[in-house]
Amino acid sequence: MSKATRDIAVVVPTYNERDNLEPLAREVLASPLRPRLIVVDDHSPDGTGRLAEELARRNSHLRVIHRPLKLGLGTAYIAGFRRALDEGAQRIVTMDADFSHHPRYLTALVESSDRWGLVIGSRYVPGGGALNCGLGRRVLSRSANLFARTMLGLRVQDCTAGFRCYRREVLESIDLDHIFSDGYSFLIEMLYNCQQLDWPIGEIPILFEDRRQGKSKISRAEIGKALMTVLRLSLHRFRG
Ligand SMILES: Nc1nc2c(ncn2[C@@H]2O[C@H](COP(=O)(O)OP(=O)(O)O)[C@@H](O)[C@H]2O)c(=O)[nH]1
Ligand SMILES: [Mg+2]
Repeated sequence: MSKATRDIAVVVPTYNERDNLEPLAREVLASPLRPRLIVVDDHSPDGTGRLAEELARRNSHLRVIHRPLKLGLGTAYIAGFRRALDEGAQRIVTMDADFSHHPRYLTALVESSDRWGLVIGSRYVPGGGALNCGLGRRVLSRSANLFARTMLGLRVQDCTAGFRCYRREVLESIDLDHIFSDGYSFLIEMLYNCQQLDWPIGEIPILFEDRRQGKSKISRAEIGKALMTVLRLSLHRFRG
């Protein structure tokens, strides 16, 4: 990796992740990439935001964005992107706080971004997989991917993965003010935009593990919204 690309930000949205945050922050900040970590917390009732502040006092590479209420995963990513871009990051990684996306993949993800504008840590390419995940979750993920790929002509295998590395210029080329997904379907919308803009997109295999602590925040409402997002984007696609 060249010197110019060494400025790396890792954006981690959090909602009730108190038991995961400290070990996750420790591992991310210990990465040889020397990234800065941007935690975006939505006033988690379990005190994740307070813990993040405490950790930030001890480590100058950690920043915390506090939002007053649960405003959704998509807008949390955008808040993190803006901060990362303002601070001059050249590579912007997104990952969950819950160890489903293990920090051991950070180096491979960021190094691959020399070739690809967007790199996805993927469950569905050879060498990748999902460990300890229940049948319901696997079926949901597979069907969401099949639906999004078919309706939108997406070429990657894992369209719903939140473990990603964007090159700075990719985020700069997308009008973040006009992204309409505020929740999980943000991931599909961003991918669709990147593909429409002809950015090279690649996948590297990861073993996705079920979260270590706490509960998933995905809900029926989010699944419904994702369905609507795909329909809306497919309308855009077919209208040209
Ligand atoms: N700031 C913020 N973070 C969120 C929100 N919803 C989910 N997250 C975080 O986004 C990441 C993905 O959510 P998660 O519950 O793990 O979803 P799953 O992996 O699909 O089960 C986790 O780090 C969550 O804490 C939200 O509304 N606001
Ligand atoms: Mg998760």
